[in-house]
Amino acid sequence: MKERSIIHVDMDAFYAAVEQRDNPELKGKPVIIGGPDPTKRGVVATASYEARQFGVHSAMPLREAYKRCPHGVYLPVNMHKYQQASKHIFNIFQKFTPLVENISLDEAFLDVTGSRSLFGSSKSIAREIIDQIDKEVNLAASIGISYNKFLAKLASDLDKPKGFVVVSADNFYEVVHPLPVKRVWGVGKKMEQQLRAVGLKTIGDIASASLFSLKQQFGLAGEHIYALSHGIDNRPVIPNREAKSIGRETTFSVDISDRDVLYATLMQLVEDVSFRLRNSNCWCQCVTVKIRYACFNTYNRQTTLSQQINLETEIYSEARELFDSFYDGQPVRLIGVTLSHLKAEKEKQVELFGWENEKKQALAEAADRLRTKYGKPLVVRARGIKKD
Ligand code: DCP
Ligand code: MG
Repeated sequence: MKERSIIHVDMDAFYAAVEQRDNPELKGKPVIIGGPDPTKRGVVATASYEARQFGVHSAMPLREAYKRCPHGVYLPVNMHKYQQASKHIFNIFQKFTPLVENISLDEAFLDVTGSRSLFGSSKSIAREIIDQIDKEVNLAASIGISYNKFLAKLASDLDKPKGFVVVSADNFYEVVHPLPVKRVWGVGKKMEQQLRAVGLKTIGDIASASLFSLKQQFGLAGEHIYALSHGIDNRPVIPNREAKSIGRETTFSVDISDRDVLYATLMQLVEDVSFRLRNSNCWCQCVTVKIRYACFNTYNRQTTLSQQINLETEIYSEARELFDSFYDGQPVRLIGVTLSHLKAEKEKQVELFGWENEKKQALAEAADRLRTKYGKPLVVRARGIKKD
């Protein structure tokens, strides 16, 4: 089989970088997104690299961020702006290959195996992509290039910001094996501890462990991490049109039981997944909400709808209802939203929507256009405004 060329692109400090781009006074300053008032409730969506030097990072409560970086510039999430930038970036990817899998607003896999004859090596394609993002969107990205998805993603994270890392069969052992086990896809905190307990600290350690004992201890996951530690990952890049579901989850750095913070986070997740849904010209008919409590007990609840939806307001209302139906007030470690039963636009049955929904859709698009024109949301959802 021909060796594949996979590029993973992940934008640097995405939301913060968009704000710095749009207000040059913020360049070089610690910018924290998730405000606007750090003394109030909420979590950090992201922080510029300048702010990270003070120990501020995503999913940290704003109050903690403020303690670490009181002189930072705190800004609210302006999702519409980030969605616009994201759309622009994804359009650039499409110029090089139709095999683009959008993972989130700022992250995608590109399979450029078939594009090399047209555009040159995967490295030159990646350089061209970075150049175009820089010139047309005025933002910086980190790139990982390799022969599979796992290694490409790993590579893009190795030298952030503005990283450009190639993992090939030649440098695989040297680059990958010394890395800690937590870099392996699927190894969370709990598994990391379990691996440590049996003396496996690096990816190289996993590779030299016995497959039998890994399978005994971790089942299928053991087999999975063993294969990855040997650089084996055959998962294809699935263009989003064919995606079966679109999901996003957030792990809080401190467990949260404040409902306002949980609702605001739920809204951010809904904004992200619904944008990706519409960006793939899809509708969904099933919404799932996931809650992992501090004790690691994890629950998923889903609702299947009688009609297909793709608007934030509709999806949030389903997600919120689900959340309220099973959240029991305990501290939450992680929440997530997944959309499934996806249908492409062309398959959608127009009569299911009827005149009322067509009107809402047109209204949402009109509101989007207004926001683009005036650079700020003129029509806002009340739930997106965080309470004190
Ligand atoms: N995000 C969020 N909540 C989180 C994590 C991320 O709202 N817990 C948002 C803000 C980020 C964007 O998603 O800007 C992309 O997430 P990344 O994990 O890629 O983080 P950044 O792009 O901000 O930084 P990095 O340079 O580490 O990729
Ligand atoms: Mg990023």
